[in-house]
Amino acid sequence: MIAGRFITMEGGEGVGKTTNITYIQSLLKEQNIQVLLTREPGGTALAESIRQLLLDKEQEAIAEQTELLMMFAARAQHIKHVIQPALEQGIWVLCDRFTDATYAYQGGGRNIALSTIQWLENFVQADLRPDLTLLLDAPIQLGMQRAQQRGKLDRFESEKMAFFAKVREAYLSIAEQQPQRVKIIDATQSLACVQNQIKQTLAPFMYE
Ligand code: Z5A
Repeated sequence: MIAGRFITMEGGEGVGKTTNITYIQSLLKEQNIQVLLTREPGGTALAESIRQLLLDKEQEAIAEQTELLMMFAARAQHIKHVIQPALEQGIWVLCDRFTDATYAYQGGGRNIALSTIQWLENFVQADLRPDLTLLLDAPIQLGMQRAQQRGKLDRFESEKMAFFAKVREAYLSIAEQQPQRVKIIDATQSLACVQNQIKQTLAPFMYE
């Protein structure tokens, strides 16, 4: 049996992560690959409760340190109870956002030192890292437009444009530093074109 692979989907608001991760799931299933679709923050009952707290706009202001620790608290649960057991059984894990989002939002967006995030990453994940990350990239206005069409904005989506510009910059910088793992997908194109790019990017990885 092929060992489970760990694939993550990243990008700013509304670029199409959720839409396209479902597409990847169907591509893998066509190849009879057993696959688990999950998301962050979330993926277990406790981690989904943490997600609710993180996205809720109505509660007290969340300190940036609290936000960072909540992301990693949810991640620790998710890894221990969902991701690791699946990979050990040879199941491929598709995750809608993972630690690159922490580098982009808490690091790039909130200016938390990368060394602090790195320390938590090593503490919580040990040597677990994604095998492949697809970064859906589009100008922030386009993603926000798509996200707004869906209605009420959450706590993150209510941030100012300057915040999202820093998030995008941080994502692009990760892709530049780790081109083997992180593949940029042009998300400005039609859905059919985006999915074609994804299919081509995944092909060598699926038959490796
Ligand atoms: N966060 C963090 O700060 N630190 C962390 O470590 C982690 C997360 C893990 C929740 O994430 C928040 O948590 C997130 C970062 C923070 N901040 N925000 N906001 P989330 O993943 O749930 O939130 P999101 O980015 O807002 O996801 P989203 O709004 O669901 O967007 P999406 O999944 O990228 O897009 P979508 O739902 O697939 O598509 C949006 C719409 O566009 C939809 O109507 C589609 O049909 C349409 N669409 C998609 N692709 C196309 C194309 N190509 N053309 C035309 N229309 C399209």
